[in-house]
Amino acid sequence: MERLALGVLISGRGSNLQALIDACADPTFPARIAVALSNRADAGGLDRAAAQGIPCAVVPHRDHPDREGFERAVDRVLRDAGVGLVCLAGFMRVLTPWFVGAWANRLINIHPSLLPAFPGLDTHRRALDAGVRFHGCTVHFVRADVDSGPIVVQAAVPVLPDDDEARLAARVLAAEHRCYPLAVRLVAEGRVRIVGGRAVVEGAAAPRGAALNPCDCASS
Ligand code: 4DW
Ligand code: GAR
Repeated sequence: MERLALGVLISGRGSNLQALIDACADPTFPARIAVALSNRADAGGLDRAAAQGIPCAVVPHRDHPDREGFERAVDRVLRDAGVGLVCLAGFMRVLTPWFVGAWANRLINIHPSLLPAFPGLDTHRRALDAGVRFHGCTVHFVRADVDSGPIVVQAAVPVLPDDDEARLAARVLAAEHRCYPLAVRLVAEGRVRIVGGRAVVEGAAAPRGAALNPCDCASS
């Protein structure tokens, strides 16, 4: 089995990179990490990757006079590593239409909300302020408009009465760490097609019925 070569782009902590590293450690997982790349030399995630022998690259955006120069350098690293799918994992530079076009439908991102709700930053604060009963995360194909594009996988988590931003963020992050490897697996297995601007996933089970929050279970 030829495993799909991933290029994982990060800017910080790298816990989603770690989740992908862990998934790829299973020899039956249909992808491998060909390179982890950051625009910041101090991204903690790079240390995690390097510690496990994964090739790492730093492409500082400040070394380039414009976005396209930066992106051409990133593109070169990815191509040299033979990457087939680019995964944004807390990568914080907006990619131009040139880069998005060059990696059309081979570029995915994880976002900490149930898109199209709460695009942008501060998603957990805004979910709490809005009083939604469910929050979560989304893995989607990247388009030039940020936080848009065909949705591959979403995970919903309940918002609990005593949640603060940190507790909710931790619950969503745990869901992210399940969501991203699943999305990568589905793409790597060739089970995701884009039809009419939506991602269609073949042969994957879906949960049945509705989750209620608050639910009708007896309390305590
Ligand atoms: C995202 C959106 C905007 C910024 C950072 C991240 C979400 C994920 C993403 C990264 N790059 C992307 C996406 C996306 O969804 N779609 C595209 N590219 N096309 C953001 O505004 N970043 C600013 C810089 C922040 C920093 O360096 O700390 C920026 O000016 O790029
Ligand atoms: C994750 O929560 C990810 O969903 C979010 O950044 C965090 C990165 O954490 N991405 C965005 O907000 C993109 N708009 P990590 O570095 O530990 O994976």
